[in-house]
Amino acid sequence: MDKHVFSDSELILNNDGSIYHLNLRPDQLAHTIITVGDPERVQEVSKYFDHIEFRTGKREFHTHTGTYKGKRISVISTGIGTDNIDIVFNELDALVNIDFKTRKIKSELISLDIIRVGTTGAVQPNIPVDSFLLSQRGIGFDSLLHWYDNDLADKTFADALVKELKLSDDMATPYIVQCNKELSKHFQTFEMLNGTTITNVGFYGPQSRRLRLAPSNKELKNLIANFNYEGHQITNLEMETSGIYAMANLLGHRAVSLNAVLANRATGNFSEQPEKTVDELIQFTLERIAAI
Ligand code: R1P
Repeated sequence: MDKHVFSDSELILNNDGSIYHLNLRPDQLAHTIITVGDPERVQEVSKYFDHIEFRTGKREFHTHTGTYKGKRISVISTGIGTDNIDIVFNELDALVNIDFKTRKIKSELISLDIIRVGTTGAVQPNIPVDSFLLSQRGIGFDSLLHWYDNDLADKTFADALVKELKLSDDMATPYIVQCNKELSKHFQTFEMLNGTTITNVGFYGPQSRRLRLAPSNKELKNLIANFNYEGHQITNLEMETSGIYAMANLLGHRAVSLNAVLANRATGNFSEQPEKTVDELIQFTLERIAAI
């Protein structure tokens, strides 16, 4: 057993015994967790619960814990980006795998099921807006994985991305991470597309959008749409999936990222009913979780 005792500045607890950013104590967290980006989306999920036993919030991290068809679920908002994913995943893991009294790692590790219900923009013209897409793999243009000791890198895939997408040396090397195959099977239905998702650190330039500022790589959107590595096409862009898969794989949790496709970057379309589409994905996800 690991004898290391975490100091007050490594494992930061609030006065009520809750963990620093999430404001949660271990007993307030279910072992099945839905993550959403938007804090307002937390109540859009928990409104379907049979019963909400606990609510908390701090900064962009809001949590409701309750049951859906008898299954205990926590829904947590992460805000936008993989920087927040680092915080959320470390603190979720600490809540189940570190003893807050002794400040040591527990001997029996618990694996969480974590399901992202998020939104995305497709890059292939044949992916309709308002469809659902499961990220089989995430391509991280953010650098989160590189800050952890890991052997998850697929160098050949990464080299192909750097070359084909003409990424400059100034950018972090992309990393490739997978969903949990067992967990993902529970969400594979006729209405769910499968794809390869790029996660990046911004919504505009980093996703090849242009308002007043020109992206450094003006061809990036087309290069992404035309990329093909061993039959893997890139399907969509968003801002959390690669971080979720990286952290879940490193920590031993099962994760899957489900996306409501609100935009199609190839056709220029945006959903005319974004709230309805997200609501349908929420209800789909809850039904599938109840069946696990
Ligand atoms: C950008 O508008 C945000 O929407 C997508 C992106 O990943 C980013 O977080 O996901 P969410 O709707 O879950 O926030």
